[in-house]
Formats: sequence, C-alpha cells, structure tokens
Amino acid sequence: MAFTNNSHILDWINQMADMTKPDKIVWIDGSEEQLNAIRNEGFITGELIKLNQELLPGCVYHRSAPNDVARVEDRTFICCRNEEDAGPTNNWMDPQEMYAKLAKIYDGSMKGRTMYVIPYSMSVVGSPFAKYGIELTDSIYVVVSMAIMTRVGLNVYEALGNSPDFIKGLHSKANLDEENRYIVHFPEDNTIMSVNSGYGGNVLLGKKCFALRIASYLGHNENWMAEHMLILGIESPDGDVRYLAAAFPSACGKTNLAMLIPPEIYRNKGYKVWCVGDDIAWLRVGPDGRLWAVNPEYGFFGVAPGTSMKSNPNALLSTRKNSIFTNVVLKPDGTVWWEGMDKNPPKDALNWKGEPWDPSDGSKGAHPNSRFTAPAKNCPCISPEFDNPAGVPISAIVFGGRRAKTAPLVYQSRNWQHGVFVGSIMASETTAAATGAVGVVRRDPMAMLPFCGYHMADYWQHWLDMGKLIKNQPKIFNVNWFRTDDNGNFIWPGFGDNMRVLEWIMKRCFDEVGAQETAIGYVPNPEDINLEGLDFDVEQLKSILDVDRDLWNAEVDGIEEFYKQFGEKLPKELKDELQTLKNNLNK
Ligand code: GTP
Ligand code: SPV
Ligand code: MN
Repeated sequence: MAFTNNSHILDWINQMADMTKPDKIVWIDGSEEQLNAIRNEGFITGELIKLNQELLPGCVYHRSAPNDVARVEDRTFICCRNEEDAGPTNNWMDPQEMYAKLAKIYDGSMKGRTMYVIPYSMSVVGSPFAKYGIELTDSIYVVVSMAIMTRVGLNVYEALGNSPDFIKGLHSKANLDEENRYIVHFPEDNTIMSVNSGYGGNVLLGKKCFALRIASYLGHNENWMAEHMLILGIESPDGDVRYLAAAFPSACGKTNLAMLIPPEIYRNKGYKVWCVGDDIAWLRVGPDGRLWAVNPEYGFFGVAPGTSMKSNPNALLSTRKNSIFTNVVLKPDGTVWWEGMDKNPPKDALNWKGEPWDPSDGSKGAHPNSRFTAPAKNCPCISPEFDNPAGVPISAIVFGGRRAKTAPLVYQSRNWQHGVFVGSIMASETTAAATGAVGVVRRDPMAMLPFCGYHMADYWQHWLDMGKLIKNQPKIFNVNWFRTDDNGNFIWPGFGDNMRVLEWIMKRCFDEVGAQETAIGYVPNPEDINLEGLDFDVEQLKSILDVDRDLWNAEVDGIEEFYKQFGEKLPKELKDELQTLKNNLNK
C-alpha cells in the first residue's frame, strides 16, 4: 500500500520499478511489527542470522560478500553537469552518460525480489535541520539497518506533503559484481544511485551518500555545513555543559572519543561526557551568532575490532540489544566476538566469511572493518540533547588524524582562517574503512576527502565564508593520539585519557589557561595538561608536544604538492597561511 499521494514520489518509484522490475513493492512504515516480519524473512533468505535472544535480545548477525566489506572510493562518483564543479579529488562522469550506464546495470536487477520503500528523516522530523529521503532497496539488511541508523516513519510523508524536496536513493544489490559496482551522486538532482554492493557505507544511503556528499553540496548553497564529525558535551562539576565537534578520518577514533569515560580523577570531581553523535554533524549559525550542531543520524555504525569493556564500554553496551553485527566472529552460543574484545578468542566459532575458524592459525576472525549497528538511544552516555531540534552550541572544532610523527598531541590555531588552513592540511594513515592500501599517509582535509560532494577548493572557501557569518566563532584545534616511539608503540595512552586534552581545549575556548606560541600555532605549556593518576611523565608529554622544524619543513613540501592540484581555485587565504607557516619555520 502506498502511504502517500505525493506525485513526485509516486512517479519516481514507478520509473525505478520499471527499470529494476521487482516482483513486488513493500512500503516500510517504521512499525516494530513490520520490521519483525521483515527480520523473520531475512532469517529465511539467509541475509540475517538470529543471535542468542537471551544474551542479545533483538540482535541479528549479517555477513556481506567477502569482496564487499568497505567503502569503494575508486567507484564513488559525483556527477554534476560541469566536471570542474566536482573538483580534482572526486571521480566524475557526465550525468546523462552515467544515468545511461546505470540504467543498463539496474535493468531487471530486482527480478524475483522485493523492492522496499523506506521513508526516512535525517535529524528530527520538522526541525530546522531536517532533510528527508526515500531509499528504494532490494536488501533486507538495508531495511533493518536504516531503521536503526535513521528516523524511519510515515511522518516523513506528512512532513513532505506534495513537495519534491526529498533525496531520491536507489539501491540494488544486483549480483554484487565488483566490476559494475557504482556509488553515484547527482547533487543537482538530489539523487543517489548505488548498485552491486551490500556493504553499509555503500548502501545505507542516509549516511555518507546523503548526510555528507549530498548534504555538503546543499550546505554550500544554503549557508550551512555537513561534516564528518562527532559531537560531544563535557559536563563540569557545576553542571555547565560545553560542546565540541571533531573531525577525524574513518576509523581514527570518533566513536571512541564521542563516548569517552573520563579518568577516575575527573569522575570523582563530577565530570561527565555526553555523546550527541559519533560520525556526522550538521552545523548552522544560530540566532545568537554561535554555531549549532545536530547529529542527523539515529544510530551508530561503529568499527567492532578494538571495542571492549576496557576501551569503549559505552559503545559495547550500546550493542547489547536491537543491534546488527556485520562480518564479526559468530560463536556457537549465538553471540559474537572480534579481535580486541577480550583475550579469549572463541573455539568452534565461524569467522567473518562463515568458515570454521582456528584462532591459533594466525588468521583474523573478524574483518578489520567489521561493524556494529546500534540504536543511539542504547548508549549509556547519550546526551539529553540528542533529540533537541535546535542542536547544541559548539565551542570548539577539533581536527585530527593518525600521524606517527609530525603532528603534536594538540595545538590550537591562531584564528578561524588559520583553523581552516589546519583542517585543509590534515593528513592521516589510511585504514580498513575503505578498500585499498592501509597505513599510507594521505591528505584528508577536514576528514572529508571521500565525502565532499563538490570541489574541495570551493568547500574551503565555504568554510572561510561561514566564518564570517559566525559572530561567536568556535576555536579550532588539531589533535593526534597516534604518535609512536621508535618501536612503533603509541606513546599517548589515548581513549579515556584524551579527556585530559579535551579539558585543555575547553579551557582555551573560555580563556582559562595559557599556551606557548609555536610556528604552527598554540601548544600547551606541559604543566597545563593534567597527568594526575597517570603513569606518564612530563618528559614523555614534552616529546609528543614537540614541533620538529625538519619534519614540518617536509610537511610544507607535501602541502604544496597537495595544494597544486587546486590551481587558481585555491583560496588566497590558504596560500597566505601556507606562506606564514613557511616564514614561521624559517624564523
Ligand atoms: P568511522 O566510523 O570509520 O568514521 O571511524 P571512527 O573515527 O568513529 O573510529 P573509531 O572510534 O571506531 O576508532 C577506530 C580505531 O581507532 C579503533 O581501532 C580504536 O581502537 C582506535 N582508537 C580510537 N581512539 C584511540 C586512541 O585514543 N588511541 C589509540 N591508540 N587508538 C584509538
Ligand atoms: C567511515 O568509513 O567513515 C564510516 C563507515 O563511518 S561507512 O558508513 O562505511 O562510511
Ligand atoms: Mn565515518
């Protein structure tokens, strides 16, 4: 049954059904009853495996194809009319050419299958931030995942009325053919088309495709920002809560930071950390001239390996009910395991490919990019402001990445323009979140390299322009939890102890602590980072606050090389900042 008379929606669904030729169409209403029935169907088709309902109530297990376990950046396209608008860092093809190419691949791809129609909202329905989408898919995994990750429901149709203002998303697993796998965005048509994949980041179209690639394009036109950022609040003993947003590349610590549990000395004093979001932030200038942020998502799609009761109890506890586990180890008792959960790899378990697994043979049981999908409201530290349609006011913006050397533990930019420069020069070692080599340093400006839906130089200009609209600008910082010693071991303890750095950041935002000026910006006076209760001395701290002139001169060469591809479009402000950095290093 169609739940809407919206002719734009109905016409589009008819066209997509004519092309993909499903046996039937099922309209998702978001009800628990319907989702249960669909889950049961998934158990029959084998797309889902039921887990131990006593230990993990409402939880299911899913495997994606072994050649389909991460985002495919080389097969991700931004198709706008002018190639120039996509910029040098995106794959581009002419929209008409791409539509024609895709039509062949989608032709009859849903034969013998059901097409599900999923109405969803990114952020609270009816809020000033809200944007609506409809995803058509032939995957039961996608239906149950979208119901966790986004706000799915019929109120989306009510909010839309007869408006054409919704994001059209078409997904078909087709036959999971790698050679014909495409993740395509048509920002000028509010359209996303994904085919031949079943991996979350490629197929949960509300997430990276809509909430970042399409939304960044919309934000550019509409004076707001869509960013690859976590949002958290730090509550001090007096009950005051200060918020920050932080952009780290994929698998570089957003989920972990967003849910951090402060060290004992902070907890004893009454500090708390509240999670608003772990992956995506939409930011708008509020009437008070501050920058306000919402998390447009409704759940977490988090990296499983390394998540333990020690490293991130809040994430683990979020997955104890109504969650999906993808590509992890399946234990004989119907529960799950992954590397880093504890030191006891299970016996008689199946690995992420579904094969009998012998932990002693040296192979990994869970895929390095295996993930959990959990309702945000399961999280013990979910912020009371999670559903606030106005969002939360942001005091600090934090950039960061994985750098074994070069970037200090933390530094602060001199002002907004310098902060935009700091974001634009971000670099990080690649991870298993995308296909391709792992551990290679690449530039990933604002952690948006794979997610910016338009020309990266226009995106930087947008950051600079937004700065002018924000009367009370957040202060901008850079952090690096990943400095290593000569043996390749991480020097900084990280995780909960990152609270010690967040405290300094917040104090800087409210002029409560001093700093040292260096060539790259303000670095803490070592005594201002609280090391109480930590087996870590000031000398070690100094070693990771260090700004090494030779390394930074080499960094300048890398930045110049990276900037070159943007030619005349590179904002002058960034050229100036690079020149200032050079001058500072040669003083
Ligand atoms: P996406 O979901 O891919 O966007 O990733 P994310 O940024 O949310 O990454 P996540 O928090 O899941 O972290 C991924 C990896 O970084 C895990 O292996 C963590 O163990 C590791 N990690 C997170 N925080 C820290 C830290 O403070 N120190 C160290 N050494 N590792 C960390
Ligand atoms: C990332 O890769 O940054 C993720 C996971 O958050 S995915 O949804 O696959 O993009
Ligand atoms: Mn992410």
